[in-house]
Amino acid sequence: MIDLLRKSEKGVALILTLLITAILVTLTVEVNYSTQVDLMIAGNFRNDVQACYLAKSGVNIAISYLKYDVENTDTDNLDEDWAKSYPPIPVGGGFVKVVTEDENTKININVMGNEKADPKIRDALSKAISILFERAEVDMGILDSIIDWIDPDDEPLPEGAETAYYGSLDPPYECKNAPLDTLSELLMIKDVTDEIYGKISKYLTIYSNGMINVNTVGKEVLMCLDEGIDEAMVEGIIEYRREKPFEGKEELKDVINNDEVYGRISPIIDVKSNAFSVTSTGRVERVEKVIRAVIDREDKGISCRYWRME
Ligand SMILES: [Ca+2]
Ligand SMILES: [Ca+2]
Ligand SMILES: [Ca+2]
Repeated sequence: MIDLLRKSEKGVALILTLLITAILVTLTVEVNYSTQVDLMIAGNFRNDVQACYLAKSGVNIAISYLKYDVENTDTDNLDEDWAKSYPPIPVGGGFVKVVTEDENTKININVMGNEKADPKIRDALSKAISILFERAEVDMGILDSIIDWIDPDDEPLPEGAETAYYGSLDPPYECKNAPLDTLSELLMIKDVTDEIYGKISKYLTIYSNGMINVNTVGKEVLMCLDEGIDEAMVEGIIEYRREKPFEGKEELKDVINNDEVYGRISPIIDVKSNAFSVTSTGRVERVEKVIRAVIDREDKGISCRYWRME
């Protein structure tokens, strides 16, 4: 009987020991796991903050280049330091990559229907936009809708649309009756599909002063500036600026050798730029932060027009 009791006590003690050991092992694993999770969260947070600051410093690098440039040059071209493509810069445990692009290589769409815009500039840019639509095979009727979206009145143009149209949609919304605040706002305009937006948006801007910089503009936009511009003229312009940048827009007159075309496009031609879009990417391990900013450099002062972190 005593033996049986002793055996039973030993059994209980063994079970208790096993239970305590199991609890201790579970606790240890639990503590280790949560410590690892805490470290991971802290590590991710640290990388996140570091990547943000790297991206911010990238924008500051771009601003410094643009400031130095405007203080030391009177024209802008793609061989200048601000425009160069630099490899990612290693900083601390990560890197930063900055790309600066000239917005004066694109056509400013906000002049359409804008009564405050200089009529000469508005007419020349509106003409360029219609040639762009024609070349991209986009329905020309959309131009009326864009003008109606921007013009202050509520009278629709023949193929346009005002609040009466947008108010009938589900969900309804009002016609903007003011310039666009972002280019993607075009997608709210009647008949502008993703496909159409994809075709035209890379050639359009809302940030420039309306001038096209003949030193930086690409072939596609050059071809849109006037119906009288042909491939030979465009090649001539690119060949000329490869040798040396245009110092004044009058030089363009000799290069294209067509007074009528020059007369029509000269109100929107310049040899310098006022707006630049900056994309700065900060990366630390697997964390990446991207800042998209637009820098305005009007009248030699520098200001930020747009800033978004992704
Ligand atoms: Ca310059
Ligand atoms: Ca309107
Ligand atoms: Ca209207």
